[in-house]
Amino acid sequence: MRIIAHVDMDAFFASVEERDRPRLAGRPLVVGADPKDGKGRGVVSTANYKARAYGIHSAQPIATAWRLAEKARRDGLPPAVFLDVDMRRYGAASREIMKMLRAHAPHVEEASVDEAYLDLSSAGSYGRAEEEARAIKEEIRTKERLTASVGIGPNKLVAKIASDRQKPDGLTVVRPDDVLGFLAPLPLRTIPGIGPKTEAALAARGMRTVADARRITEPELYAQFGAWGIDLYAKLRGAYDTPLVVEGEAKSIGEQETFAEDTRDPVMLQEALMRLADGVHAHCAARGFASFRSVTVTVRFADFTTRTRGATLSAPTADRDVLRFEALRLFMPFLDHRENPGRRAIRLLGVRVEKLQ
Ligand code: TTP
Ligand code: MG
Repeated sequence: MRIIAHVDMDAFFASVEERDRPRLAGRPLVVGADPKDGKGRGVVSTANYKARAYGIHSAQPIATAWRLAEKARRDGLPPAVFLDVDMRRYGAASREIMKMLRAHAPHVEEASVDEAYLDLSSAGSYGRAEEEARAIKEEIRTKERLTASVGIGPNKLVAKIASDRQKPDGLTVVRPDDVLGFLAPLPLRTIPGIGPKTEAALAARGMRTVADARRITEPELYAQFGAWGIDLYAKLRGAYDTPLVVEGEAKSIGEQETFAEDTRDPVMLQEALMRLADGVHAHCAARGFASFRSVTVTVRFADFTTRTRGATLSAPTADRDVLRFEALRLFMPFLDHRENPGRRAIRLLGVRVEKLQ
């Protein structure tokens, strides 16, 4: 019997800040770009649950978060505190947590800085896996002074959906016999992989929940969505089973920056690119990676069209200058007619490394 747990830290960056700055305990916190009194152009990385009550959330423009915080303040609610991202401290906490998790399971997939899948099959039963999950949560609470939410199920898909059901500090166990019923009432967007497009296509047929979409046959889904339709059929039934990806494979680390104003200024752009490359390099070290082997640069133009260019290096490296050089080489064509014939201004730059070890 396969038993998989998904561990996901609660409001991770914000929780680390609350822990490390007792003065801020109990305040609404927003971690992300500089709000610049409402004129900032970056985004929210995360917000604690008190700030989420104001409508603030990850990936929201920081200016929107600022506006919501101002509104709450005018309504007499506690003012929100805006904090810069401090990846080094979050990376250190992440490494400690991953180390703890590896002591609880033979196979652990580090899915991102704050989440991991554990193979708990050796526990032998869902009851014992649940006890193990309680022990993990308790260890994270006492040693790191942070809370995590855990989901347990027969595969990664179900475990991931389960971990999100009772946040924060939740524990949700979905036994094999309960999978169909557990998923049935959930909105379609809860299923990883169902984005706005698939959601809209299904909504056009009057389908909002997982149970609704189960009325479509597999051949029909294939006809409409191709190979994704086959995966979707399995996912709607919680029968989508993929192996844990252990150690480095298929992982990436990236950073991006939205400019205060769209720009064509090559000096400014190159400086931003170097900042991003250095940030990614530091982030890699913070996550404990010894090397990377591929580099990707993302460019979003003023009209929001987005392009990427990537390269795989001849050998793995940890050299910051190699990363800077590759990022610059990949970016140069965006400064002239090769990748930017209309001389569009640039809104956002991103740098990402993959094939980590
Ligand atoms: P999440 O686990 O998605 O979010 P969270 O831990 O803040 O909150 P939740 O309790 O809902 O799990 O992401 C983990 C961290 O990754 C988050 O603390 C900050 C960072 N992050 C971003 O920087 N940008 C994003 O858009 C998202 C979603 C996360
Ligand atoms: Mg989280």
